[in-house]
Amino acid sequence: RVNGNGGNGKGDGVAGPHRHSLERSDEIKKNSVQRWVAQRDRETKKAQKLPLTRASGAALATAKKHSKDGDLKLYAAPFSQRVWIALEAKGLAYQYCETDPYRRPAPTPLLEANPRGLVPALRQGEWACAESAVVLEYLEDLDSRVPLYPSDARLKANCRLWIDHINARIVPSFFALLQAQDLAQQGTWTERLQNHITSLVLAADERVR
Ligand SMILES: N[C@@H](CCC(=O)N[C@@H](CS)C(=O)NCC(=O)O)C(=O)O
Repeated sequence: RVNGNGGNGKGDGVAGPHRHSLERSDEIKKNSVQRWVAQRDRETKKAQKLPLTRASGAALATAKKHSKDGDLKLYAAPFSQRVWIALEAKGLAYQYCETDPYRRPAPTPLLEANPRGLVPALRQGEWACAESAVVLEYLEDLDSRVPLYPSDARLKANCRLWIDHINARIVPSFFALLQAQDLAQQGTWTERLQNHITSLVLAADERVR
Protein backbone atom coordinates (compact mmCIF):
# COMPACT_ATOMS: atom_id res chain seq x y z
CA ARG A 1 0.00 0.00 0.00
CA VAL A 2 1.42 3.41 -0.97
CA ASN A 3 0.47 7.01 -0.38
CA GLY A 4 -1.44 8.57 -3.29
CA ASN A 5 -0.70 11.45 -5.59
CA GLY A 6 1.33 14.14 -3.90
CA GLY A 7 3.05 11.77 -1.56
CA ASN A 8 6.35 12.76 -3.15
CA GLY A 9 5.50 16.41 -2.45
CA LYS A 10 5.15 17.34 -6.16
CA GLY A 11 1.48 16.71 -6.90
CA ASP A 12 2.53 15.10 -10.18
CA GLY A 13 0.53 11.90 -9.90
CA VAL A 14 3.54 9.96 -8.70
CA ALA A 15 2.94 8.13 -5.44
CA GLY A 16 5.27 8.98 -2.61
CA PRO A 17 7.06 6.79 -0.13
CA HIS A 18 5.28 5.06 2.76
CA ARG A 19 4.72 7.53 5.56
CA HIS A 20 2.18 5.80 7.80
CA SER A 21 1.61 2.40 9.26
CA LEU A 22 -1.31 0.48 7.72
CA GLU A 23 -3.43 1.20 10.84
CA ARG A 24 -2.73 4.94 10.65
CA SER A 25 -3.45 4.92 6.93
CA ASP A 26 -6.80 3.17 7.53
CA GLU A 27 -7.65 5.64 10.28
CA ILE A 28 -6.91 8.61 8.01
CA LYS A 29 -9.11 7.16 5.26
CA LYS A 30 -11.89 6.44 7.73
CA ASN A 31 -11.72 9.99 9.08
CA SER A 32 -11.87 11.48 5.62
CA VAL A 33 -14.85 9.28 4.66
CA GLN A 34 -16.58 10.29 7.91
CA ARG A 35 -15.90 13.97 7.20
CA TRP A 36 -17.27 13.56 3.67
CA VAL A 37 -20.43 11.81 4.94
CA ALA A 38 -20.95 14.48 7.65
CA GLN A 39 -20.49 17.28 5.10
CA ARG A 40 -22.95 15.62 2.70
CA ASP A 41 -25.52 15.22 5.53
CA ARG A 42 -25.10 18.89 6.51
CA GLU A 43 -25.64 19.99 2.90
CA THR A 44 -28.72 17.76 2.49
CA LYS A 45 -30.22 19.15 5.70
CA LYS A 46 -29.49 22.71 4.63
CA ALA A 47 -31.10 22.10 1.22
CA GLN A 48 -34.20 20.62 2.89
CA LYS A 49 -34.48 23.61 5.20
CA LEU A 50 -34.08 26.18 2.42
CA PRO A 51 -37.44 27.86 2.02
CA LEU A 52 -38.64 27.32 -1.55
CA THR A 53 -40.09 30.78 -1.54
CA ARG A 54 -36.76 32.65 -1.36
CA ALA A 55 -34.55 33.59 -4.26
CA SER A 56 -30.93 32.43 -4.07
CA GLY A 57 -27.74 32.71 -6.13
CA ALA A 58 -27.96 34.87 -9.26
CA ALA A 59 -31.72 35.32 -8.74
CA LEU A 60 -31.06 36.81 -5.31
CA ALA A 61 -28.54 39.26 -6.81
CA THR A 62 -31.19 40.38 -9.34
CA ALA A 63 -33.82 40.62 -6.59
CA LYS A 64 -31.49 42.84 -4.55
CA LYS A 65 -30.88 45.14 -7.53
CA HIS A 66 -34.65 45.73 -7.63
CA SER A 67 -35.40 46.04 -3.95
CA LYS A 68 -35.90 49.84 -3.93
CA ASP A 69 -39.44 51.15 -3.68
CA GLY A 70 -40.89 51.60 -7.17
CA ASP A 71 -44.19 52.32 -8.90
CA LEU A 72 -44.24 49.01 -10.78
CA LYS A 73 -44.19 46.21 -8.21
CA LEU A 74 -43.81 42.52 -8.92
CA TYR A 75 -45.08 40.25 -6.14
CA ALA A 76 -43.25 37.05 -6.83
CA ALA A 77 -41.62 33.91 -5.56
CA PRO A 78 -38.88 31.98 -7.36
CA PHE A 79 -41.53 30.16 -9.45
CA SER A 80 -42.62 33.42 -11.08
CA GLN A 81 -39.98 33.16 -13.77
CA ARG A 82 -41.80 34.22 -16.95
CA VAL A 83 -42.89 37.63 -15.74
CA TRP A 84 -39.61 38.26 -13.98
CA ILE A 85 -37.62 37.38 -17.12
CA ALA A 86 -39.85 39.67 -19.22
CA LEU A 87 -39.25 42.61 -16.86
CA GLU A 88 -35.52 42.02 -17.07
CA ALA A 89 -35.51 41.48 -20.86
CA LYS A 90 -37.45 44.70 -21.40
CA GLY A 91 -35.19 46.58 -18.99
CA LEU A 92 -38.16 48.03 -17.11
CA ALA A 93 -37.79 49.76 -13.76
CA TYR A 94 -39.59 47.61 -11.21
CA GLN A 95 -39.54 46.68 -7.54
CA TYR A 96 -39.15 42.98 -6.78
CA CYS A 97 -41.34 42.17 -3.78
CA GLU A 98 -40.50 38.66 -2.68
CA THR A 99 -43.71 37.12 -1.43
CA ASP A 100 -44.49 33.75 0.10
CA PRO A 101 -47.87 32.82 -1.41
CA TYR A 102 -48.12 29.79 0.92
CA ARG A 103 -48.02 31.90 4.10
CA ARG A 104 -51.29 31.94 6.04
CA PRO A 105 -52.84 34.39 6.43
CA ALA A 106 -51.72 35.44 2.94
CA PRO A 107 -49.61 38.62 2.85
CA THR A 108 -51.88 41.70 2.60
CA PRO A 109 -49.91 43.43 -0.21
CA LEU A 110 -50.30 40.26 -2.31
CA LEU A 111 -54.04 40.04 -1.63
CA GLU A 112 -54.40 43.69 -2.59
CA ALA A 113 -52.66 42.99 -5.90
CA ASN A 114 -54.34 39.63 -6.47
CA PRO A 115 -57.37 38.69 -4.35
CA ARG A 116 -56.73 35.04 -5.33
CA GLY A 117 -53.47 35.25 -3.36
CA LEU A 118 -51.34 33.73 -6.14
CA VAL A 119 -48.01 34.89 -7.48
CA PRO A 120 -46.97 36.43 -9.77
CA ALA A 121 -49.00 39.60 -9.37
CA LEU A 122 -48.20 43.04 -10.67
CA ARG A 123 -49.15 46.38 -9.15
CA GLN A 124 -48.76 49.76 -10.73
CA GLY A 125 -50.00 52.57 -8.53
CA GLU A 126 -53.61 51.79 -7.71
CA TRP A 127 -53.96 49.25 -10.54
CA ALA A 128 -53.06 45.60 -10.30
CA CYS A 129 -53.13 42.47 -12.44
CA ALA A 130 -52.34 38.76 -12.09
CA GLU A 131 -52.05 35.54 -14.15
CA SER A 132 -48.60 35.36 -15.69
CA ALA A 133 -49.79 35.06 -19.32
CA VAL A 134 -52.00 38.16 -18.90
CA VAL A 135 -49.28 40.11 -17.10
CA LEU A 136 -46.86 39.31 -19.94
CA GLU A 137 -49.28 40.71 -22.51
CA TYR A 138 -49.73 43.82 -20.35
CA LEU A 139 -45.96 44.41 -20.14
CA GLU A 140 -45.71 44.10 -23.93
CA ASP A 141 -48.48 46.70 -24.36
CA LEU A 142 -47.05 48.93 -21.64
CA ASP A 143 -43.64 49.35 -23.22
CA SER A 144 -42.69 48.20 -26.70
CA ARG A 145 -39.16 49.62 -26.76
CA VAL A 146 -37.80 46.08 -26.32
CA PRO A 147 -40.57 43.98 -27.87
CA LEU A 148 -40.87 40.34 -26.91
CA TYR A 149 -43.04 39.57 -29.95
CA PRO A 150 -41.79 39.81 -33.54
CA SER A 151 -43.65 42.45 -35.60
CA ASP A 152 -44.53 40.11 -38.49
CA ALA A 153 -48.13 38.92 -38.04
CA ARG A 154 -47.40 35.31 -38.99
CA LEU A 155 -44.32 35.03 -36.80
CA LYS A 156 -46.37 36.55 -33.99
CA ALA A 157 -49.09 33.93 -34.51
CA ASN A 158 -46.40 31.26 -34.38
CA CYS A 159 -45.15 32.68 -31.06
CA ARG A 160 -48.67 32.60 -29.68
CA LEU A 161 -49.03 28.99 -30.76
CA TRP A 162 -45.97 28.03 -28.71
CA ILE A 163 -47.03 30.20 -25.78
CA ASP A 164 -50.22 28.16 -25.83
CA HIS A 165 -48.10 24.98 -25.86
CA ILE A 166 -46.26 26.23 -22.76
CA ASN A 167 -49.49 27.21 -20.95
CA ALA A 168 -51.48 24.13 -21.90
CA ARG A 169 -48.79 21.43 -21.83
CA ILE A 170 -45.44 22.35 -20.28
CA VAL A 171 -46.66 24.22 -17.19
CA PRO A 172 -49.37 21.65 -16.24
CA SER A 173 -47.03 18.68 -16.65
CA PHE A 174 -44.35 20.48 -14.63
CA PHE A 175 -46.80 20.99 -11.73
CA ALA A 176 -48.11 17.43 -12.07
CA LEU A 177 -44.53 16.21 -11.75
CA LEU A 178 -43.93 18.36 -8.66
CA GLN A 179 -47.02 16.88 -7.04
CA ALA A 180 -46.54 13.25 -8.13
CA GLN A 181 -46.09 11.12 -5.04
CA ASP A 182 -44.94 7.74 -6.34
CA LEU A 183 -42.06 6.82 -8.60
CA ALA A 184 -44.23 5.46 -11.42
CA GLN A 185 -46.22 8.71 -11.61
CA GLN A 186 -43.02 10.73 -11.44
CA GLY A 187 -41.66 8.69 -14.36
CA THR A 188 -44.80 9.25 -16.44
CA TRP A 189 -44.84 13.01 -15.84
CA THR A 190 -41.08 13.34 -16.38
CA GLU A 191 -41.45 11.69 -19.78
CA ARG A 192 -44.43 13.88 -20.74
CA LEU A 193 -42.68 17.04 -19.60
CA GLN A 194 -39.53 16.09 -21.52
CA ASN A 195 -41.54 15.38 -24.68
CA HIS A 196 -43.33 18.73 -24.45
CA ILE A 197 -40.04 20.58 -23.92
CA THR A 198 -38.46 18.66 -26.82
CA SER A 199 -41.27 19.71 -29.19
CA LEU A 200 -40.71 23.34 -28.23
CA VAL A 201 -36.94 23.10 -28.64
CA LEU A 202 -37.25 21.37 -32.04
CA ALA A 203 -39.62 24.09 -33.24
CA ALA A 204 -37.20 26.83 -32.17
CA ASP A 205 -34.78 28.48 -34.56
CA GLU A 206 -31.63 26.39 -34.56
CA ARG A 207 -29.59 29.45 -33.47
CA VAL A 208 -31.35 29.40 -30.08
CA ARG A 209 -31.54 25.64 -29.60
N1 LIG B 1 -52.04 30.43 -13.68
C1 LIG B 1 -51.37 31.22 -12.67
C2 LIG B 1 -50.81 30.29 -11.61
C3 LIG B 1 -50.37 31.04 -10.39
C4 LIG B 1 -50.01 30.07 -9.27
O1 LIG B 1 -50.59 28.97 -9.13
N2 LIG B 1 -49.05 30.47 -8.44
C5 LIG B 1 -48.62 29.61 -7.33
C6 LIG B 1 -47.13 29.58 -7.28
S1 LIG B 1 -46.51 28.81 -8.74
C7 LIG B 1 -49.12 30.19 -6.01
O2 LIG B 1 -49.12 31.39 -5.84
N3 LIG B 1 -49.55 29.32 -5.11
C8 LIG B 1 -50.02 29.70 -3.83
C9 LIG B 1 -51.18 28.88 -3.37
O3 LIG B 1 -51.60 27.98 -4.11
O4 LIG B 1 -51.64 29.16 -2.27
C10 LIG B 1 -50.26 32.06 -13.31
O5 LIG B 1 -49.72 31.66 -14.35
O6 LIG B 1 -49.97 33.15 -12.80
